[in-house]
Amino acid sequence: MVVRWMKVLGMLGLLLWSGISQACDIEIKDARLRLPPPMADTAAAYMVLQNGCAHERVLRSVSSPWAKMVMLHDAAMHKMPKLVLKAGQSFAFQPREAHIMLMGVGRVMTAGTHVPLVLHWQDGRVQTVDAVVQDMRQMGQGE
Ligand SMILES: [Cu+2]
Repeated sequence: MVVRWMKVLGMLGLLLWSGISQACDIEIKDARLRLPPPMADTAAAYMVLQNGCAHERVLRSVSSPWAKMVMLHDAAMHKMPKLVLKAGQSFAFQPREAHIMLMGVGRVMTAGTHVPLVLHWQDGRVQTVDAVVQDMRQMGQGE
């Protein structure tokens, strides 16, 4: 009898655990967008992604209502087909390294503007984050 209850409790625990791991999400920090020069229709966005899930998560694409097209770019401006984040891993899109490239930006950005970025994960989940436009010229940061 006791053994049977132990089994039931064990299964409940397993269910609970898998429920928690499935409800996990990617933590997004420091989402920002480099203020583009006047008349430019491209802009680079940066952020830190932290995978707090117990399993791998794959970022397939990013979109934005502000841009005709958004691409993941590596430091050489080449398209990254996806970003694989292993369990517990974090990744930083940052100046002079991999970044999120907005192309065909149709609206005028100023410092402090919030630009929504929509992250599309391979498992079908979608996450929206507001990237804040920053004038990075004073900080001496390049692309
Ligand atoms: Cu780029």
